[in-house]
Amino acid sequence: MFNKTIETLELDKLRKLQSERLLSVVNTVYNKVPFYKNLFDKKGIKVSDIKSINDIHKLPFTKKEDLRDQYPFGFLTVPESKLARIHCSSGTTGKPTVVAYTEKDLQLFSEVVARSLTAAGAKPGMKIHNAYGYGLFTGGIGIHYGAEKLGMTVIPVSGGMTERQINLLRDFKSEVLCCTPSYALTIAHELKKRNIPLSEINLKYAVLGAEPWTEAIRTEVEKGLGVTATNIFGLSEIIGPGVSQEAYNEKGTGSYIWEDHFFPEVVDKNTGEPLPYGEEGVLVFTTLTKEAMPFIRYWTNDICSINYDKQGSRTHIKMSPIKGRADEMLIIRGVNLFHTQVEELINDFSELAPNYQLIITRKGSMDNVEVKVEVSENYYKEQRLNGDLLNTETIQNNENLTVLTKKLEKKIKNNIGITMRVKLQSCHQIPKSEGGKLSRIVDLRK
Ligand code: DLL
Repeated sequence: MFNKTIETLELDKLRKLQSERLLSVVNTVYNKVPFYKNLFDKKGIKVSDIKSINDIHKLPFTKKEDLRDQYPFGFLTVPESKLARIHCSSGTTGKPTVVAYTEKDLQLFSEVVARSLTAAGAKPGMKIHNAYGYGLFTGGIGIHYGAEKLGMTVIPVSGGMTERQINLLRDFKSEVLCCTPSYALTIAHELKKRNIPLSEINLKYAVLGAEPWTEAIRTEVEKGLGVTATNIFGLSEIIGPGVSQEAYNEKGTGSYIWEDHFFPEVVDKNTGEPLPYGEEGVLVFTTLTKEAMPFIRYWTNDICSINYDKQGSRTHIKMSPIKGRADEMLIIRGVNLFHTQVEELINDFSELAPNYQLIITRKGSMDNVEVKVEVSENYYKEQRLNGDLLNTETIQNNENLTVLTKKLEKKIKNNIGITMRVKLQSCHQIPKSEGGKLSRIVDLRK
């Protein structure tokens, strides 16, 4: 462990620390951030109402729209001259949201990333191939400094130019790879395509995050790269990567949230009411120690559950994988749908690869969903498709492919309750990630 004292702190002590820190942060934002002063006053909340972490639910939420309204520096508690760095969140629409750090915040950022990398299996002296994007995105630079703090050798490759990435992996023999899960798959496929055996690279661990992924992707990455792959989660508003991390020897049991710095809650998507541990809802974070831009009950829009793991090596709470985003929830003919629900069904078919896209269209008032999904490389070979691109005709002429299409359509209908059209694709036809986040949904209704 990178910080054993804190990572294994007894819960009552952790609560005490969280309470002290919450009181301080509430006091600061009330006195330094006009947005919070107005909001507290409007809602009749007094700083003195907050006596411990148990009072957190009395506080109002902060939402992405609030950050946009205060663009760029409305949430600062320090003069701009005290800022050491500024990042932006990778928003795809409208104004970006700005996040700012003091020198102390950067130390905190590196601390939680160092803890995370250690939990992922990394050790001082190992080389880390960092293929998260460098720049305004928090992924590249955030991981970079955390890895240096841990005492690793950083290869700051950033995303893209997959061929070069592979050459560097082969030449430098990095033990740890950091990138999005979709890009890890891209690298694995490229290795295979170039017939490079795993013995020529030296990867042991992959630290994957920045987008939702599943056990099927884990299996494929682990096999394709010869690694133990774990989840790293984070968001710019809270710090960047390193808000939570899955331990490499506790795979599949959730990711530890470093709750001495980031206090998590899961709340009902519609009412905002706190939900019991284990129940799924919107993840909300309060930053307990961030200096430049602390946030109170930041509504992440990410859907997951949180719970303690008595068998775990650390005392901090764990979060389940992100199921999707509340704002990414599709409503198809009145039925709520996350693309990961379709993904789970696809994963049950060994004939299919976990690379898919949902294309949503509307005809009149009727929503239609087409599921484009690639067949796996093995199955493609097995069916002797000989380089053919799959289209309606090739599928109609191949009974196995027709049956497979029908089977998946039926499974979707039975499990999700919506009729979707499945369109099988040959390998690598669906756009792949070049290091960025991959879009699973193409919604053409708007
Ligand atoms: O994606 C920070 C990050 C960088 C995390 C590198 C992990 C690795 P943003 O660009 O602000 O920050 O996007 C944050 O990405 O609210 C989630 O919806 C999604 N996300 C991040 N990590 C995961 C993950 C970075 N492990 C948003 N699983 C979050 C699922 C994730 N979704």
